[in-house]
Amino acid sequence: METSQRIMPNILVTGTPGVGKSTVCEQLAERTGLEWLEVGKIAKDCECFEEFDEVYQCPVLDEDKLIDELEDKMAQGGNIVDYHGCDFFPERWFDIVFVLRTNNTVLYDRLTHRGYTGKKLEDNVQCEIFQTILEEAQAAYKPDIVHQLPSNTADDMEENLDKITAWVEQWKMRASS
Ligand code: DAT
Repeated sequence: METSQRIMPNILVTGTPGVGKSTVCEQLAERTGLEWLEVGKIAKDCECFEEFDEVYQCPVLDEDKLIDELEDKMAQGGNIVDYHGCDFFPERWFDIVFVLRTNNTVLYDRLTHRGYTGKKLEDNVQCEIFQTILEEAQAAYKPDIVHQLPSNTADDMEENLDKITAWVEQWKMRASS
């Protein structure tokens, strides 16, 4: 199904671990009625893993298997995809891409609180400092659909929720007119 035939949009929310993707996606799903797809969780449920990364102490995603798993749902539309990577998803899946951004000291505290230490902590904070995910998104999707959103404070989150919800409403109106 082409983008134009869907009656609900697909949104990608991406960014470094800890920037607030899950928090914002959960609330967005409530506000918009779109379905929140936590890629990490789905991958675990359908065993979309290839091997175990000893350095990061986490399993490595089988991207092709995961894409096959989500294809039908994405073709229907109405999804909010939440993942800390973005360049392996088919470009046609998404109508808009939001990259959440967090100040590195704030992110450091959030990840420490999550129990990250050592290399895992340093690499994730560096990933945010070097805006790796933003550049990945800008390289993988048309520039006019990629938007950075600050995600440092509760006010930022409210503003982001309002912006994204307004965008969804507009998209639905255009699709039905
Ligand atoms: P992610 O899904 O990107 O890994 P999360 O949603 O689990 O991130 O959020 C990490 C922590 O930060 C969590 O304790 C909630 C908090 N948080 C998220 N967004 C925030 C914001 N805009 N302001 C303050 N705290 C936030």
